[in-house]
Amino acid sequence: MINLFQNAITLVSKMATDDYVGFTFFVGCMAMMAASAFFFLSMNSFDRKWRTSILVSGLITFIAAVHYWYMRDYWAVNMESPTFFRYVDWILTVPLMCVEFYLILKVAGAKKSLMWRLIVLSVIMLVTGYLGEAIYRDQAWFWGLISGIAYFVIVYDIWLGRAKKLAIEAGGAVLQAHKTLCWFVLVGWAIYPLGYMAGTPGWYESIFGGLPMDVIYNIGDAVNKIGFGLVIYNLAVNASSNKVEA
Ligand SMILES: *C/C=C(C)/C=C/C=C(C)/C=C/C1=C(C)CCCC1(C)C
Repeated sequence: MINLFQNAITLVSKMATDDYVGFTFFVGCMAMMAASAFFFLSMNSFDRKWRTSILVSGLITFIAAVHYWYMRDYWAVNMESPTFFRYVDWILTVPLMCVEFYLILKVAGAKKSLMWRLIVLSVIMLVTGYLGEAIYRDQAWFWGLISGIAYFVIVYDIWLGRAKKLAIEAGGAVLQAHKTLCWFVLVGWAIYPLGYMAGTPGWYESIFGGLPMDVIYNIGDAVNKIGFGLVIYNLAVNASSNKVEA
Protein backbone atom coordinates (compact mmCIF):
# COMPACT_ATOMS: atom_id res chain seq x y z
CA MET A 1 0.00 0.00 0.00
CA ILE A 2 2.70 2.45 1.00
CA ASN A 3 4.65 1.40 -2.04
CA LEU A 4 1.72 2.13 -4.32
CA PHE A 5 1.27 5.50 -2.73
CA GLN A 6 4.91 6.42 -3.20
CA ASN A 7 4.79 5.36 -6.82
CA ALA A 8 1.81 7.58 -7.40
CA ILE A 9 3.69 10.50 -5.90
CA THR A 10 6.78 10.09 -8.05
CA LEU A 11 4.62 10.19 -11.18
CA VAL A 12 4.18 13.91 -10.59
CA SER A 13 7.48 15.73 -10.86
CA LYS A 14 8.30 18.65 -8.64
CA MET A 15 8.15 22.10 -10.11
CA ALA A 16 10.36 24.93 -8.88
CA THR A 17 8.52 28.16 -8.12
CA ASP A 18 10.69 30.04 -10.64
CA ASP A 19 10.34 27.46 -13.41
CA TYR A 20 8.48 29.72 -15.84
CA VAL A 21 8.90 27.31 -18.71
CA GLY A 22 7.30 24.49 -16.70
CA PHE A 23 4.57 26.84 -15.49
CA THR A 24 3.66 28.07 -18.98
CA PHE A 25 3.62 24.50 -20.30
CA PHE A 26 1.19 23.59 -17.51
CA VAL A 27 -1.11 26.58 -17.94
CA GLY A 28 -0.85 26.34 -21.73
CA CYS A 29 -1.99 22.73 -21.58
CA MET A 30 -5.03 23.58 -19.46
CA ALA A 31 -5.92 26.61 -21.60
CA MET A 32 -5.79 24.52 -24.78
CA MET A 33 -8.00 21.83 -23.19
CA ALA A 34 -10.54 24.38 -21.99
CA ALA A 35 -10.60 26.11 -25.38
CA SER A 36 -11.17 22.77 -27.13
CA ALA A 37 -14.13 21.95 -24.89
CA PHE A 38 -15.53 25.40 -25.57
CA PHE A 39 -15.24 25.13 -29.36
CA PHE A 40 -16.54 21.56 -29.57
CA LEU A 41 -19.54 22.23 -27.33
CA SER A 42 -20.56 25.46 -29.06
CA MET A 43 -20.25 24.02 -32.55
CA ASN A 44 -23.83 22.89 -33.02
CA SER A 45 -25.40 26.20 -32.11
CA PHE A 46 -24.30 27.72 -35.42
CA ASP A 47 -25.44 27.52 -39.04
CA ARG A 48 -24.14 24.47 -40.87
CA LYS A 49 -21.70 26.43 -43.00
CA TRP A 50 -19.76 27.59 -39.93
CA ARG A 51 -19.66 24.26 -38.12
CA THR A 52 -16.60 22.94 -39.94
CA SER A 53 -14.69 26.15 -39.16
CA ILE A 54 -15.49 25.88 -35.45
CA LEU A 55 -14.65 22.16 -35.52
CA VAL A 56 -11.24 22.99 -37.01
CA SER A 57 -10.68 25.66 -34.31
CA GLY A 58 -11.34 22.96 -31.71
CA LEU A 59 -9.04 20.48 -33.47
CA ILE A 60 -6.21 23.04 -33.48
CA THR A 61 -6.43 23.63 -29.72
CA PHE A 62 -7.03 19.93 -29.04
CA ILE A 63 -3.94 18.81 -30.96
CA ALA A 64 -1.99 21.51 -29.11
CA ALA A 65 -3.39 20.33 -25.74
CA VAL A 66 -2.14 16.81 -26.38
CA HIS A 67 1.31 18.06 -27.42
CA TYR A 68 1.46 20.40 -24.43
CA TRP A 69 0.73 17.44 -22.20
CA TYR A 70 3.82 15.70 -23.62
CA MET A 71 5.97 18.84 -23.71
CA ARG A 72 5.13 19.61 -20.10
CA ASP A 73 6.31 16.12 -19.16
CA TYR A 74 9.37 16.25 -21.39
CA TRP A 75 10.44 19.53 -19.85
CA ALA A 76 9.81 18.32 -16.27
CA VAL A 77 11.96 15.24 -16.80
CA ASN A 78 14.75 16.54 -19.05
CA MET A 79 14.78 20.31 -18.42
CA GLU A 80 15.47 20.96 -22.09
CA SER A 81 13.39 22.33 -24.97
CA PRO A 82 11.02 19.76 -26.47
CA THR A 83 11.92 20.94 -29.99
CA PHE A 84 10.76 17.75 -31.67
CA PHE A 85 7.26 17.75 -30.09
CA ARG A 86 7.02 21.47 -30.71
CA TYR A 87 7.50 21.02 -34.42
CA VAL A 88 5.21 17.98 -34.65
CA ASP A 89 2.53 20.15 -33.05
CA TRP A 90 3.16 23.01 -35.50
CA ILE A 91 3.20 20.81 -38.57
CA LEU A 92 -0.29 19.60 -37.66
CA THR A 93 -1.82 22.83 -36.39
CA VAL A 94 -0.38 25.49 -38.72
CA PRO A 95 -1.71 23.83 -41.91
CA LEU A 96 -5.09 23.64 -40.14
CA MET A 97 -4.91 27.38 -39.56
CA CYS A 98 -4.37 27.73 -43.31
CA VAL A 99 -7.48 25.60 -43.83
CA GLU A 100 -9.42 28.13 -41.72
CA PHE A 101 -8.65 30.88 -44.24
CA TYR A 102 -10.03 28.69 -47.00
CA LEU A 103 -13.14 27.74 -45.01
CA ILE A 104 -14.16 31.30 -44.22
CA LEU A 105 -13.46 32.44 -47.80
CA LYS A 106 -15.50 29.63 -49.33
CA VAL A 107 -18.55 31.91 -49.25
CA ALA A 108 -16.77 34.08 -51.85
CA GLY A 109 -15.85 31.05 -53.94
CA ALA A 110 -12.36 30.22 -52.62
CA LYS A 111 -10.88 27.25 -54.49
CA LYS A 112 -9.10 24.25 -53.01
CA SER A 113 -5.95 25.40 -54.81
CA LEU A 114 -5.75 28.40 -52.46
CA MET A 115 -5.94 26.07 -49.47
CA TRP A 116 -3.24 23.75 -50.81
CA ARG A 117 -0.95 26.62 -51.71
CA LEU A 118 -1.09 27.93 -48.13
CA ILE A 119 -0.68 24.43 -46.69
CA VAL A 120 2.39 23.69 -48.82
CA LEU A 121 3.94 27.05 -47.94
CA SER A 122 3.39 26.44 -44.23
CA VAL A 123 4.93 22.96 -44.46
CA ILE A 124 8.00 24.37 -46.27
CA MET A 125 8.25 27.06 -43.57
CA LEU A 126 8.17 24.51 -40.75
CA VAL A 127 10.31 21.74 -42.24
CA THR A 128 13.12 24.16 -43.13
CA GLY A 129 12.74 25.78 -39.69
CA TYR A 130 13.17 22.39 -38.06
CA LEU A 131 16.26 21.64 -40.14
CA GLY A 132 17.82 24.92 -38.98
CA GLU A 133 16.78 24.60 -35.35
CA ALA A 134 17.39 20.91 -34.70
CA ILE A 135 19.57 19.35 -37.38
CA TYR A 136 21.87 21.73 -39.28
CA ARG A 137 22.55 24.18 -36.46
CA ASP A 138 25.61 25.57 -38.27
CA GLN A 139 23.46 26.60 -41.21
CA ALA A 140 20.68 28.09 -39.09
CA TRP A 141 20.81 31.30 -41.17
CA PHE A 142 20.27 29.43 -44.46
CA TRP A 143 17.28 27.36 -43.31
CA GLY A 144 15.89 30.31 -41.40
CA LEU A 145 16.04 32.36 -44.59
CA ILE A 146 14.13 29.81 -46.69
CA SER A 147 11.60 29.42 -43.89
CA GLY A 148 11.28 33.20 -43.67
CA ILE A 149 10.63 33.47 -47.41
CA ALA A 150 7.80 30.91 -47.18
CA TYR A 151 6.37 32.88 -44.22
CA PHE A 152 6.62 36.08 -46.23
CA VAL A 153 4.70 34.54 -49.16
CA ILE A 154 1.92 33.42 -46.80
CA VAL A 155 1.71 36.95 -45.38
CA TYR A 156 1.64 38.38 -48.91
CA ASP A 157 -1.10 36.01 -50.09
CA ILE A 158 -3.46 36.77 -47.25
CA TRP A 159 -2.73 40.51 -46.94
CA LEU A 160 -2.51 41.46 -50.61
CA GLY A 161 -2.86 38.37 -52.79
CA ARG A 162 -5.78 36.16 -53.84
CA ALA A 163 -7.06 35.52 -50.34
CA LYS A 164 -7.44 39.26 -49.82
CA LYS A 165 -9.41 39.67 -53.06
CA LEU A 166 -11.83 36.93 -51.98
CA ALA A 167 -12.24 38.51 -48.55
CA ILE A 168 -13.18 41.80 -50.19
CA GLU A 169 -15.71 40.01 -52.40
CA ALA A 170 -17.23 38.31 -49.37
CA GLY A 171 -17.35 41.62 -47.45
CA GLY A 172 -19.10 42.15 -44.11
CA ALA A 173 -18.30 39.89 -41.17
CA VAL A 174 -16.05 37.65 -43.30
CA LEU A 175 -13.86 40.55 -44.41
CA GLN A 176 -13.64 41.75 -40.82
CA ALA A 177 -12.62 38.29 -39.55
CA HIS A 178 -10.13 37.88 -42.40
CA LYS A 179 -8.50 41.19 -41.45
CA THR A 180 -8.12 40.15 -37.83
CA LEU A 181 -6.65 36.78 -38.82
CA CYS A 182 -4.20 38.62 -41.09
CA TRP A 183 -2.97 40.60 -38.09
CA PHE A 184 -2.53 37.39 -36.13
CA VAL A 185 -0.33 35.99 -38.89
CA LEU A 186 1.70 39.19 -39.30
CA VAL A 187 2.22 40.06 -35.64
CA GLY A 188 1.38 36.91 -33.66
CA TRP A 189 3.32 34.55 -35.90
CA ALA A 190 6.33 36.89 -36.03
CA ILE A 191 7.06 35.81 -32.45
CA TYR A 192 8.35 32.49 -33.79
CA PRO A 193 11.11 33.70 -36.13
CA LEU A 194 12.16 36.09 -33.33
CA GLY A 195 12.28 33.13 -30.95
CA TYR A 196 14.33 31.22 -33.52
CA MET A 197 16.83 34.07 -33.66
CA ALA A 198 16.93 34.38 -29.89
CA GLY A 199 17.50 30.63 -29.63
CA THR A 200 20.37 30.49 -32.11
CA PRO A 201 23.65 30.83 -30.19
CA GLY A 202 25.64 33.92 -31.06
CA TRP A 203 22.72 35.69 -32.72
CA TYR A 204 20.24 37.82 -30.82
CA GLU A 205 20.13 35.88 -27.61
CA SER A 206 19.02 38.92 -25.63
CA ILE A 207 16.15 40.29 -27.75
CA PHE A 208 13.65 39.06 -25.21
CA GLY A 209 15.75 40.18 -22.28
CA GLY A 210 16.94 36.62 -21.70
CA LEU A 211 13.41 35.20 -21.32
CA PRO A 212 13.65 31.50 -22.25
CA MET A 213 12.58 30.75 -25.81
CA ASP A 214 10.01 28.21 -24.60
CA VAL A 215 8.18 30.86 -22.59
CA ILE A 216 7.96 33.03 -25.71
CA TYR A 217 6.70 30.12 -27.83
CA ASN A 218 4.18 29.09 -25.15
CA ILE A 219 2.70 32.57 -24.89
CA GLY A 220 2.70 32.83 -28.68
CA ASP A 221 0.90 29.52 -29.08
CA ALA A 222 -1.81 30.41 -26.57
CA VAL A 223 -2.46 33.80 -28.19
CA ASN A 224 -2.34 32.48 -31.73
CA LYS A 225 -4.23 29.22 -31.42
CA ILE A 226 -6.95 30.25 -28.99
CA GLY A 227 -7.16 33.78 -30.43
CA PHE A 228 -7.49 32.46 -33.97
CA GLY A 229 -10.31 30.16 -32.85
CA LEU A 230 -12.11 32.99 -31.09
CA VAL A 231 -12.02 35.15 -34.22
CA ILE A 232 -13.74 32.33 -36.11
CA TYR A 233 -16.20 31.83 -33.25
CA ASN A 234 -17.00 35.52 -33.30
CA LEU A 235 -17.54 35.39 -37.06
CA ALA A 236 -19.94 32.47 -36.64
CA VAL A 237 -21.86 34.37 -33.94
CA ASN A 238 -22.16 37.47 -36.14
CA ALA A 239 -23.01 35.63 -39.31
CA SER A 240 -25.38 32.91 -38.06
CA SER A 241 -29.03 33.54 -38.65
CA ASN A 242 -30.14 31.77 -35.47
CA LYS A 243 -28.10 33.86 -33.08
CA VAL A 244 -27.10 32.18 -29.83
CA GLU A 245 -29.34 33.36 -27.02
CA ALA A 246 -27.42 35.12 -24.29
C1 LIG B 1 0.39 27.35 -33.30
C2 LIG B 1 1.63 27.49 -33.87
C3 LIG B 1 1.99 28.44 -34.80
C4 LIG B 1 1.04 29.48 -35.28
C5 LIG B 1 3.35 28.41 -35.27
C6 LIG B 1 3.87 29.20 -36.20
C7 LIG B 1 5.24 29.11 -36.53
C8 LIG B 1 5.92 29.95 -37.38
C9 LIG B 1 5.24 31.08 -38.10
C10 LIG B 1 7.34 29.72 -37.54
C11 LIG B 1 8.13 30.42 -38.36
C12 LIG B 1 9.60 30.30 -38.54
C13 LIG B 1 10.20 31.23 -39.39
C14 LIG B 1 9.39 32.22 -40.18
C15 LIG B 1 11.67 31.31 -39.60
C16 LIG B 1 12.46 30.57 -38.55
C17 LIG B 1 11.90 29.23 -38.31
C18 LIG B 1 10.44 29.25 -37.82
C19 LIG B 1 9.92 27.85 -38.11
C20 LIG B 1 10.44 29.49 -36.30
